[in-house]
Amino acid sequence: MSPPPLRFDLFCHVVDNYGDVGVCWRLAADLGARGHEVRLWIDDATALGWMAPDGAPGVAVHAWADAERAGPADVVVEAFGCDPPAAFVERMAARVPAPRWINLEYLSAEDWAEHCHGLPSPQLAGPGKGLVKRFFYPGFTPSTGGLLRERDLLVRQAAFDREAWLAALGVSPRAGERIVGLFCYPVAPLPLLWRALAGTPSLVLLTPGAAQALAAADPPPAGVRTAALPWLAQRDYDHLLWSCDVNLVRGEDSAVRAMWAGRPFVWQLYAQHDGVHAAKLAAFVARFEAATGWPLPAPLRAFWQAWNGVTAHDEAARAAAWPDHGAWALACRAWREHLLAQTDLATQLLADVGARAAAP
Ligand code: TRH
Repeated sequence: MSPPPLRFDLFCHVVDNYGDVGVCWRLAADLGARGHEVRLWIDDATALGWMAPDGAPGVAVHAWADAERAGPADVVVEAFGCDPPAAFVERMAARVPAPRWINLEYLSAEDWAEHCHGLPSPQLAGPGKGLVKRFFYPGFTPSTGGLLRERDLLVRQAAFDREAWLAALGVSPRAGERIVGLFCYPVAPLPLLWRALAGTPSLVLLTPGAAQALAAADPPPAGVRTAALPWLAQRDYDHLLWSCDVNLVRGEDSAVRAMWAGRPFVWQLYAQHDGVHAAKLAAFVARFEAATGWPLPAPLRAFWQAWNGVTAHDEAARAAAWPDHGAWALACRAWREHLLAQTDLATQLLADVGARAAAP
């Protein structure tokens, strides 16, 4: 017999970009698809207009401020330490039984994510006094909370018709053209991409925002065409990733989706002022290489580093290039298989809160 459905309160504070809302929506929709009920409390739902125009079964979107008056559900998930309203937390502390309280953290391949995953944070003071919040770290190893992966992902991928989808989008690749998807930050060194593509007929699909602005200011070399895309719904963004031969992605959620696409990708990490993204990049590359048995060829390593602004020398950036497509594709396929062998994030979260509910 499967355990009864749970009710979740998921809190999302939009800091910048689309990763906060993107991760929260994906988790909410995944839990909803598994029969649970989710109230997504969000302080700026604007992006959901294009990201999730049709909503999702089991998910109701609410204004953050309305949580001031709401009664807490079985499980409270705050994304990225966003601190639910004090009045809500007070009611959490008063509820019997107390809700399970999870802080869903940012994704990192660094070792500390394994050590911090699952750690308790007892609330010794403040509105939540007496409650225990737990850290939940997504990640790339079995000792972390894993990655979001819906139960129907592989079935959807297997049934996907690339040509039909591209045609419906109004995109017509020419015979032999390499298709490249570009989702990047405004600091991306676009000339590097143009250089990597020069000499191979390519069609670059530009997502709205930075990619389109950069390409407008710096047009591609001969033989490379571009097409501007609209914002796609999150499920359709998957289709874009499945349609491209190479995906340039950024932040957190789009990067994970590129890994599930199983095609060659370059990840531009969210840059932090203290430069910690360089360590995050190195940790990720090390895990990728260990799991795939494919050391990144030096020019590709140089491309990843320069694309992330962590290249020490100009000469290194000048060496940046893409490798043989076949070997790169095999490695990314192997990385996907490696990740597929791990338990997905929602399954782990449900097991975690279920086990704690059963504990005396
Ligand atoms: O927008 P991002 O750069 O978000 C970032 C990161 O999450 C970063 O870690 C975080 O600190 C910062 O936000 C606050 O990139 P990310 O994570 O890929 O989020 C983009 C979301 O937008 C993702 O869910 C995919 C979705 N998307 C669509 O649904 N349609 C589209 O057309 C595009 C381009 C993206």
